[in-house]
Order: sequence, then structure tokens, then C-alpha cells
Amino acid sequence: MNPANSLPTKDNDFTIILPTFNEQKNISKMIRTLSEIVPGVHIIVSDDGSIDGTKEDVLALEEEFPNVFLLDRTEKETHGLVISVIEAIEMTKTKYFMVQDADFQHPPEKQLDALEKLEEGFDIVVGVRERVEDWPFHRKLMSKVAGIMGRLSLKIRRKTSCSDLMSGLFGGQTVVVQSIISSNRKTFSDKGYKVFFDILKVAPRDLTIGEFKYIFKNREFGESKIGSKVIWEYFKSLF
Ligand SMILES: Nc1nc2c(ncn2[C@@H]2O[C@H](COP(=O)(O)OP(=O)(O)O)[C@@H](O)[C@H]2O)c(=O)[nH]1
Ligand SMILES: [Mg+2]
Repeated sequence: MNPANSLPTKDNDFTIILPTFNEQKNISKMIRTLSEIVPGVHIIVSDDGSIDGTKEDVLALEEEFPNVFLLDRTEKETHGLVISVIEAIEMTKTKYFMVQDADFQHPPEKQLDALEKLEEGFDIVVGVRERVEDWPFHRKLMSKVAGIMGRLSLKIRRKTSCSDLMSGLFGGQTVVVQSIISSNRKTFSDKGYKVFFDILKVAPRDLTIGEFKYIFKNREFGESKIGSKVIWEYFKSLF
């Protein structure tokens, strides 16, 4: 890592939320990488009951990285990406937060771009995919259609929108997003997987959104858990 890429320690300002389900092959490397890029960053790993050693690896790193916290959701009644992320946002104590996949498909160095936008004062900050590496045609098509329908859905609701509603790389001013969540707590469906879109659906119209670009990388290790069932849940959640 080039030290010029690192920010000075900002011990209390920034939390990165990593939702995980069986990410043992990625999680330790991800925690180390993020801590190097943003020294002193707080990390919440929101794990939904992994059985591959993900949780054990996070616990083993907690001593070396005191700002790392495991939110172990194994015993919770409801599982799923949306609820895992929502609960992690609710417990965030720093001024800013970002949500990021744990599998390196979201380039961790882009957290510096995110932090810059957060410090500019945008309510919400989102990484916009300028390109997706090697997705099969059907997944690109579904993502495109989902984006068009999502924008339409927000337009009908007269809500603020952005160039990539399907991005999982997003965050914001913690108190702003926490207050959107607490006023609409019941609307966050446990089965959904696009948290960012669910938040925009219920957010105030004058919300400001800052964007930065990134390339959605291929997964190096482990497998995707997002199948056609969750995509169907998303389509149902549109209207
Ligand atoms: N907590 C939690 N994390 C999940 C769940 N499903 C996927 N994830 C995590 O969410 C991120 C994105 O999931 P992934 O399967 O890579 O989806 P894809 O990149 O859209 O194919 C990864 O860090 C996964 O480990 C879930 O049900 N609960
Ligand atoms: Mg992935």
C-alpha cells in the first residue's frame, strides 16, 4: 500500500459495515486492507450465521484491531442482507459510515473517495458502477432492468434518485440515515437485498446524494449468495 493513499488516523469518525455470510476466504484480508487504507477505521462485521470460520476469524482479529466488532446474528429470528445492514447502521456510533461487500468486489481503496464525499457533507454517498467485470449477460440485463424500474418507482414516489440504485457500496451521515431508519423501521423487508434502494424509497425528498465511480470487480474467493430468488424479492419490493 502506498502510504500516500492513507489518511491520517481518524479514530472516531468512520465505520465500515461488512455484511458477511461464509466469507472466511476474504474477511481477514479485508479487515487488514481496510485498516491500512483508513487507519483507525471502525469495522462492524454483520454476520448471518456463517459456518465456515468467518466469525472465528473476526474474533481472532478483535485484539489486534480494537475498532473491529462482530455483530453475530446467528441466533436472530430474521436473517438476510437488508436486516443485517440495518442493524449494523443502528449500532454505528461514528459520524460517517459506509456499507461494503466483504468479497473485494467493491475496491476497498474507494473508501477514500467515499470519505471525501462524506466530509463534503452529503447526506448519502454512493459508489456508482462505471463497469462490471465479467458478469454473465443475464445478470447484467437483470441489473439494468432493475435500475430502470427502481428509478421509475422513485419517480412515482417523487423521491430523490441516483445513477446506480443497485449499488451495495453506499453510506452516509450516520444520524441522518439512522433517523430515516427509525421513522420507517417496519418497512425494511427481511427478504430484500438492496438496502440502499429501500432507504431511498422512504427518505425525505431533499436528501443530498454524493456519487463517486468504481469498477465492480470479479469475486476472487468464495461464492455469490445472491440468486434469482432474491432478485425476485427485489422486483416485488419495487411497487
Ligand atoms: N449478513 C449477511 N450477509 C450476506 C448475505 N448474503 C450475502 N451476504 C454478504 O453480502 C455481500 C454481497 O453478497 P454476494 O453474495 O457477494 O452478492 P453479489 O456480489 O451480488 O453476487 C458479501 O459480503 C456477502 O458475504 C446474508 O444473507 N446476510
Ligand atoms: Mg459479491
